[in-house]
Amino acid sequence: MVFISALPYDYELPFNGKIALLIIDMQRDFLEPGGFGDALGNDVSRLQAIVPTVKQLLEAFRTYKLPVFQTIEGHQPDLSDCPPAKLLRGKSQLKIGDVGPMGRILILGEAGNAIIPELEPLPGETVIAKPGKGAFFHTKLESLLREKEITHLIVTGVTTEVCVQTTMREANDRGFECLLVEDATESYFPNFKQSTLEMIRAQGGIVGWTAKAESVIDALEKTYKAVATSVTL
Ligand code: C5J
Repeated sequence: MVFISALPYDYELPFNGKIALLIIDMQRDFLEPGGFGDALGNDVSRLQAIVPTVKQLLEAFRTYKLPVFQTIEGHQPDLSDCPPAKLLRGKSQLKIGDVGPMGRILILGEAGNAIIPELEPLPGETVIAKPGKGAFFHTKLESLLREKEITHLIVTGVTTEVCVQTTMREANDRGFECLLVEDATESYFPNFKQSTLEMIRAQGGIVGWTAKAESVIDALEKTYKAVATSVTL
């Protein structure tokens, strides 16, 4: 049995490959100037710090041929999937659908809506476009996970207390064993990130576990390296 050293207690890694990496919204809209995050008045440079760590995890999952799911938050060009409450919230100068420096803000297919180049999905990797904060809301994520019999989710991405936390709570309610990687998630508000980590692992892991990327990668190596080697031989 391999365990990831985690809080509030060790997280058991399944041997049978029922684990997936979930990368939430690592898109230009949130990480680069001129996108949605910037339009809402945030310092987007804060989020850049986790890019190398998310990439390390992505590469580990690719090495061991484990499934990877990425999400992007975005809307149809006619905004038919964007409720007025979301459209008007924030009273920012540039709102969803307006033309910004990276194309129309938070609109699917626009330059700003793309996943950052460092984490560009490979052919065959799944990208889920989601209109809400949670990745299970109006998407096929749950059925795709069930199809692959995935039970364990290693969760990363931005922003910790918004789309990441919402998704993790949705996943937890659906019975998935979720672990949030502490140094592979970030917020525009450091205190919100810290509080979210604490909320998730409080009360015996009421929403799930948290751990450092290094612990996850070590455990993946112990669990899957032999399998990956025997498959390539
Ligand atoms: C936000 C997200 N913050 N991906 N989206 O609006 O967290």
